[in-house]
Amino acid sequence: MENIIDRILDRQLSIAVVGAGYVGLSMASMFAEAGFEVIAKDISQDVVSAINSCSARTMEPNLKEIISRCVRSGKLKARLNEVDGTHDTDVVLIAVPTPVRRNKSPNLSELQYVLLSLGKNLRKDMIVVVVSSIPPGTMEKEVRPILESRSGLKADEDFSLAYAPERVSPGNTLQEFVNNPRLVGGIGPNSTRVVSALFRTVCKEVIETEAATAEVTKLAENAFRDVNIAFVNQLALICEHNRTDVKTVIELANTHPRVRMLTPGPGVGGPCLTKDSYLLVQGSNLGNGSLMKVARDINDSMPSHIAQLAKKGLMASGKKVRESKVAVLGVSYKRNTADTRSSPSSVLVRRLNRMGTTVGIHDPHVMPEFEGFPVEDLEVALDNADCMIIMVDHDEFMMLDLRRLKTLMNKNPVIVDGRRILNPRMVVELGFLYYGTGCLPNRNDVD
Ligand code: SAJ
Repeated sequence: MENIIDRILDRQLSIAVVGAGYVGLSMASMFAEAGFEVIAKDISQDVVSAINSCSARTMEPNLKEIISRCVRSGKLKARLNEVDGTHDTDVVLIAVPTPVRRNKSPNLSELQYVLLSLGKNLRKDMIVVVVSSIPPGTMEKEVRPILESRSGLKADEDFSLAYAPERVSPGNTLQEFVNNPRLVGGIGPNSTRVVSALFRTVCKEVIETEAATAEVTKLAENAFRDVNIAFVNQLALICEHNRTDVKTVIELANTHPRVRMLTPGPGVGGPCLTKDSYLLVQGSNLGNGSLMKVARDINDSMPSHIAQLAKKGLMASGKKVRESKVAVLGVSYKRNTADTRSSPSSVLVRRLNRMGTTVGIHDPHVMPEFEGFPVEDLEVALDNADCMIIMVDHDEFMMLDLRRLKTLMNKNPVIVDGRRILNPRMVVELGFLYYGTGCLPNRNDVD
């Protein structure tokens, strides 16, 4: 054991990161930057080629520079991950996707494939760390038995095995990778010590716990955030009904010393909050129903609600919904990123198409692959539009010249402010019909 820790401190261990997506590639780069020999493995030839030519398909601040440096110095290489490939490094960090199926049950097939081939190749003193989100109990019920039965080795005695979930926010991954406390839950005390020593080489703080506790904690963090967002989204609907402004209500409520409400919006996207609640409640017998599943439904319903606000606005402005043109501003799942994974805008655009409107889509960070017409120029997107829907609070949308945009749009233009970045009173004064999440100043609407 001491020998392994010395080898970690001396950077004498080689590391494979299996799954070179947002999480895996950032992690691989940071370990390579810290002086380890790292191989990033992925099933996509495009991903592998991009890394080996000093590039990245994921856009994170500084990531490209670090990859470039590490590939040139020979510390970072990418290789295709064959399903039955060998594992010849000392450390294997697993960061493959663990999505949910259509029926919201966890799909762990990629993780299982990796474990099956890894188990066959496992050698004494290797270190195996799962990083992907997994349902509670997976380390003990699936990961450990597969590795032990395929290798004949014993976890925590012959090899180290731990769960060390990532907690970084896409768009700020590298900075948070270093600065956020890293949870390390070993399958036993030896594993916790070894894997903590490994992560201390790249993270400022490591918190040691047990694998089962780390599994639940990771999911609980995201479920907590999702439930809190669902709370304010539902509050927004209540405020619309009562013709009060949810933004003011939240500002006032947050003056209470023990209240800290989040921000309502047009839905919750991204790869994490949209699935982790399902992983968390998986298999639990919740007699009174699942608060977390209800929260998921509320957040999932928000893009359709935004489509309904647009319809209401178009009708109030005397337009035929089927003949109108709508410009959607923002398609990433959150502000100032190009990340469109599970974006609420994709659901909105589908709904608008179904309503028969013509949809132009504009995002300064990304050209979307959604149905509808992607438009590079904001003014072109708004040319002859009847309605503008703001879906993302990108910096570029914070200072829209509404006076100018109104001259481009059709008569009686409508604004649906999904993110509440505009001042409703000013928008109305400029001659728009305003509909915001949790704020409906137009009293003549037909419900
Ligand atoms: N959102 C709101 N209102 C808010 C905050 C967020 O509508 O007040 C929306 C965002 O616009 C976005 C979605 O929620 O559509 C998720 O965004 P986010 O910034 O809350 O989180 P992610 O998905 O980018 O990253 C989360 C983070 N988890 C927590 O903050 C608890 C991150 O730390 C995790 O590492 C990440 O999930 C993950 O990979 O699990």
